[in-house]
Amino acid sequence: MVAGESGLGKSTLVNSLFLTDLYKDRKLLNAEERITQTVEITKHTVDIEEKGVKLKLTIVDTPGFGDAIDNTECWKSVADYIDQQFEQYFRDESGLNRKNIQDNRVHCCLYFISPFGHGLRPLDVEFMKALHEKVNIVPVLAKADTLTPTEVQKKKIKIREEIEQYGIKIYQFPDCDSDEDEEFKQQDLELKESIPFAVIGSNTVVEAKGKRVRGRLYPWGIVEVENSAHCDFVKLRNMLVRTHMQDLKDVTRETHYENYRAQCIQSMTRMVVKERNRNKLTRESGTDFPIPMGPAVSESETEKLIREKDEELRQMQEMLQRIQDHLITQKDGH
Ligand SMILES: Nc1nc2c(ncn2[C@@H]2O[C@H](COP(=O)(O)OP(=O)(O)OP(=O)(O)O)[C@@H](O)[C@H]2O)c(=O)[nH]1
Ligand SMILES: [Mg+2]
Repeated sequence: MVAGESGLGKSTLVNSLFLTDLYKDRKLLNAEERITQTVEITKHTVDIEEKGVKLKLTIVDTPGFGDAIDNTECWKSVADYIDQQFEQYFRDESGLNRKNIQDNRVHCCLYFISPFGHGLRPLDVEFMKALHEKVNIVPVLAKADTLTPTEVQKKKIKIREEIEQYGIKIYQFPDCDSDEDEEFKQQDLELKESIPFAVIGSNTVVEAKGKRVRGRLYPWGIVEVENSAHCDFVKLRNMLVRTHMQDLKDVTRETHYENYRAQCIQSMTRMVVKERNRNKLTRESGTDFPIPMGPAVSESETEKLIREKDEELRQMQEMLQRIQDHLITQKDGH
C-alpha cells in the first residue's frame, strides 16, 4: 500500500516499482499524462516474476491527504481499509473453507514524506501513529530528485531522529545473525541507514548513455530511477520483493493480525458474558417479579426471547471455540 500527502508521486512510484502501467486502461493519453490525482482507494493486482518465481502482488493506491481544509482524521479511510482486510481474513479463517483463503491483508505501507518540509510534518506524525499498530510502515522520502545528495542525507538523519522522538513504530528490519559474513552485515547496515528510502518515480522511458531507461528528463540532465547513485529505488524494490517479503508477511501475521484477532475475540467474549448476565437477570426477575399484564402471554414471550438469545449465544460460543481450536492447531503445527 502507498499512503501520504497528495502529489508526492505515490501513483507514479507504484507504477515504476513493478514496471507495469497500472493505469494503462484508463484513458488514451501518453504515460506521463495518464496518472491523475487518486480520488479513491484502488486495488491492482500484478503478476511479477522474481528469479523464476511467479508472484501475485496486490497494490493498494490511496488518495493523498492535505488538500482539504480540514485534514483531521485523514488517516481514517486508510485505517478502515486495513481493518476491513483483517476482518475478512478473520471471517474466512473461522469459516468452513479455511484452506482456500485469499489473503488480502496489507503487508506493507510505503509512507511518503515530502522533500520540501523540514522533516516530518504534524500530519505525518498523526498518520503514522494511527497506523503503526496495524501495518508495517516503511517511510520513503518522496521526489528525491529535488534534493542534493547532502540534503538527502541530512533529511534522512533528521527524519529517523523524529521517528524515534515521536515514538512512531515503523517496520524494523530483523537483525542479522552474528555469524553472518561481513559483506552481509554491511548490506544489512546500509539498508537500515537508508530509511527513509529516497525515491524517484517516472512513467517515461528516456535515453541515457545510449540505453533506454526509466527516468526524468530535465534541461540539465537525466535522472535515472534505477541508478543507485541517483536514489534508493532499486534497494527498496529488492527489499520488498526479494529480501524482506517473507518477514513483512510474518510480522503482519504474528503481530498486526494477532493484535486485531485478540481484540476481536476479547470483544466477542465480553459480549457473550454480558448477554449471559442479562439473561440470568431476566430469568431471575421473571420468577421473583411476575410481569403484571397477562402473565400467560408475556411469560411465553419472555421464554421465547430467552430461547432466541440462548441460541445466539450458543452460536457465538461455537465460533469462539472454532477459533480457539484453530489457534491450538496452528501452535502445534509450528
Ligand atoms: N520531481 C518529481 N516529480 C514526480 C516524481 N514522481 C511523480 N512526480 C510528479 O508529481 C506529480 C504527482 O504525481 P502522482 O503520482 O499523481 O502523485 P500522488 O502522490 O499519487 O498524488 P495523489 O493521487 O493526489 O495522492 C506528477 O506530475 C508526477 O509526474 C518524482 O519522483 N520526482
Ligand atoms: Mg495518486
